[in-house]
Amino acid sequence: MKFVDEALIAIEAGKGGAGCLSFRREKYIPRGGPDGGDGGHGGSVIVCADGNLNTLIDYRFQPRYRADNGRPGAGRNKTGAGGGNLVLKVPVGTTVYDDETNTLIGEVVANGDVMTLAQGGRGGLGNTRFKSSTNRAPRRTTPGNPGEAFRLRLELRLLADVGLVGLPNAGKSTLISQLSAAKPKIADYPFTTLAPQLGVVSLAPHRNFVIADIPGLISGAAAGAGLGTRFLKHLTRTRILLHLVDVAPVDEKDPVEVVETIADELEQFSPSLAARERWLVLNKADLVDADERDEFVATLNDAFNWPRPVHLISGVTGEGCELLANHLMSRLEELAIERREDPDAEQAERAWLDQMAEEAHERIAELRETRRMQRKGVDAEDEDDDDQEMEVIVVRD
Ligand SMILES: Nc1nc2c(ncn2[C@@H]2O[C@H](COP(=O)(O)OP(=O)(O)OP(=O)(O)O)[C@@H](O)[C@H]2O)c(=O)[nH]1
Ligand SMILES: [Mg+2]
Repeated sequence: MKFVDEALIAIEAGKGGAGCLSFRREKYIPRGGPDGGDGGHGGSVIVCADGNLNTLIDYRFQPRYRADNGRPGAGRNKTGAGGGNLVLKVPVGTTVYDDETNTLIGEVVANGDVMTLAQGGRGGLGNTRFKSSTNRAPRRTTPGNPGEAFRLRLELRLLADVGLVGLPNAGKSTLISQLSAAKPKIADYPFTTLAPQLGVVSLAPHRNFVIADIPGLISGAAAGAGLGTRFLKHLTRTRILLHLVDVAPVDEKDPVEVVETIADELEQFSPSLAARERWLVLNKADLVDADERDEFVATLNDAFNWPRPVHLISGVTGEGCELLANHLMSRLEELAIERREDPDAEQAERAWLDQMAEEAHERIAELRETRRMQRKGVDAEDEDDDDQEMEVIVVRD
C-alpha cells in the first residue's frame, strides 16, 4: 500500500429534481386544481473521518465524485425522492482546502467526524405551489437548483502526541519499536524509514499516547535534500517533539552541529514547529562508557543550555526508555490539565496549532510549485513522484 497524504479531487453535489406541472384529473371532478409536486433535493457530498484509514490513496485512483440528483416531482402532489448523499471516507486528521481559492474549508479530527463539502441543489417547485386566489390553474413550475461543485485538495496530517525528529540512523524507529507495538523497519543505513509510522505507547489503562516516527532529516532537507521536509507536516499536531541524537555516530559528527542542523531544518519548514516543546534524547548510550556519556552531555549543555529535559537512553537495550515514556506521559497530562483549566492556554494552543498548520501548508505548496517548475519541459502532469511505496502502520493495542 502506498502512503499518500495529499490528493486533488473534484466533487459535485446532486441537482434538485424539477417541479411537476400537473392537474387533478378524476371522474366527476371537472377542472381539478393543480397537483404537481416538488422535485426532490439533490444529494450532498459529505466527508467522514474513518479511524481505520491511514492514507488518501483511494482519492488518487478515483478523483471525481458526484452525488445523486433529486428525482422530479409528480402528479397527485408527490414530491420527488431526494438524491442520496455521497459519503467520502477519509483518515482522521484530513484537512480540506478549496483548491481554486486555496482557502481552508475544514478538518476532521476524530473518528466519525463529518463535514458537508458540497450542498445538494434544492428541488424545484411543483405548480401546486403557485396556486392563488387569482390563479387557480397555474402552469408555472421551477427547475431544480444545481448542486455545489468544487475542486478540493485533501491533506492528511497524522494525529500524534509526540513526534520524533533526528538525522537518519539516529535510532528513531528503534525507539518507537521499543516503546510501542509498532514494528517499523530498522537498519543501519540512512533513510530506512520512508513514510511516517505511528505507535501507541501504553503505560496503564487510560494512560497512553501516540508517537510518530518520520523519515530522517539531513542538512539541506528544507531545500529538498534527502527525503526533504514534507513529512514534517505530520508533526504539526504533536505537543512535544523528541530530538534524537546518536551519541556514537559512525562518522563522529560534532553533536553540537548535529543538533543545530535539525533545529535549522525545523525552523526553515515552520518557525512555530521549531518553537514547539522539544526534548533532547541522546540515544545509543550502550555504545559509550560513563565518562564519554558525561562528556557528551556536558558538550551539549555548554552549547545550548537546553531549557527542556535531556534524556540519555538506549533504544536497543531499553535503558532509560521507561523513564522517558513516563516523563512524556506526565508532561502530556500536565499540558492537558493546563488547557482544560485555563481558557487562555487552550486558546493559545489552538492558535499555535493553526499557525503550524498554515506554515506547513504554505511550505508544502511552495515545494510543490518548485517541483513543478523543475519538471516543466521534462515530463509533466504526474504529481505522484513523491509518494512512497511504503505502508503506514498504525498499531493500536
Ligand atoms: N547500539 C545501538 N544501536 C542502535 C540504537 N538505536 C538504534 N540503533 C541502531 O542504529 C541503526 C539505525 O536505527 P533506526 O532505528 O533504523 O534509525 P532511524 O533514526 O529510524 O533511521 P532512518 O529511518 O533512516 O531515519 C540500526 O542499525 C539500529 O540497530 C541503540 O540504542 N544502541
Ligand atoms: Mg527509521
